[in-house]
Amino acid sequence: MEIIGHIDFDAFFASVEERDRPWLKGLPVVVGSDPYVGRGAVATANYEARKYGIHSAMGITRAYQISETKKKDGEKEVIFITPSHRKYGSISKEIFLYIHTFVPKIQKVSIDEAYLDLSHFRSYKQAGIFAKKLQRAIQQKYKLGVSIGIGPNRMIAKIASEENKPKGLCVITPRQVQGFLDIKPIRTLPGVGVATERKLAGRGIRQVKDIRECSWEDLEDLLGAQGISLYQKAHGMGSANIYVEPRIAKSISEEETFVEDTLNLRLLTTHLERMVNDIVLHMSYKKVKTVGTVAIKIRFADFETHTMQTTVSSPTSSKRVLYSVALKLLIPFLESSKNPKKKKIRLIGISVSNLIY
Ligand code: DCP
Ligand code: CA
Ligand code: CA
Repeated sequence: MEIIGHIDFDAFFASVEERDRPWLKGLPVVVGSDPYVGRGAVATANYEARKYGIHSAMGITRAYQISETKKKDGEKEVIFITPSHRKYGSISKEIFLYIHTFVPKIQKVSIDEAYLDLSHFRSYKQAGIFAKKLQRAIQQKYKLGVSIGIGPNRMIAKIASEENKPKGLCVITPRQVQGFLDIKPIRTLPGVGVATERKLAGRGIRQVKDIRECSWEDLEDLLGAQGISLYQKAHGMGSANIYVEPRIAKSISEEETFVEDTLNLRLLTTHLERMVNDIVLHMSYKKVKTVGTVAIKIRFADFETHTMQTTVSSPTSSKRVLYSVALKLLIPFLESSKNPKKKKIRLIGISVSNLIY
């Protein structure tokens, strides 16, 4: 029996900012473009700001107007925050690696969501108990809320993870699938956009149940191939495949592009150190005991790119050793030996290979 989970972080960018700036607690928060520049959109809004009607992809100027109106009415004004994508990326990576230590088959599908194969729990009840524990553990360790949906395939799991947000858990057994879907608006089904919705509304088809009551021939007439696929979705059918990246990695790597090209040694070493930390963390999650080869990649401002690698005298997992080996490879690129024109550096990368598990 297949049991599939879908995990999605609650108000992800905003929750990270709230966590890292406790003074934001209880205030409406929007992460997105700078409202004083006036262009761009809302990346996300926390739940307080959503109560004002602000949501992802809304123009930032519109969000700002709403905030101003609320302020005039004596309500809390919205705090606007510029996104730190690198931070969200590394938090995301770390949490999914953590989940991976409990769930061997996991497929990350976006910065804040992944499908989990929970079949090894053998029952929906056990899978649900695990999900609750996982939510608590993530809350404790990372101070972030996540919602989890569980069902017999990916589509049901994903719809279920939306069901009780935030910090929601919703378990839909195969027997519950039809009842769960039937009363949902058709736009809940993946692939149903505004155009399809409008077309079907013209025929009085509003809920999933209404699709199920059509024959697939009618749906095909109406929507072509999409009609058939919609018919299947309305019956709760979907794939339970979880695509897993090869478990045994051959190498682990990190790279970073600087906000501004640089030759500043302190800045470069700070980045290098952070990347080495990430690599060692990755190694421990993947149960890599030692590495034998360290490589670095340097890209200059003009995009000229070099890689250099070295084999360590004895395989290591030491942060200190990895850092000093990487630094030794980097230094010539700051000096005339490998950088006679003193070109600034745009990107550095580090990769370890010859992994021993
Ligand atoms: N995001 C973005 N622009 C969008 C939509 C999303 O930059 N138009 C970013 C910000 C979100 C993150 O992706 O925090 C995850 O998107 P979700 O759609 O999962 O939304 P949230 O996690 O913010 O909220 P929810 O609690 O509804 O999942
Ligand atoms: Ca989310
Ligand atoms: Ca998401």
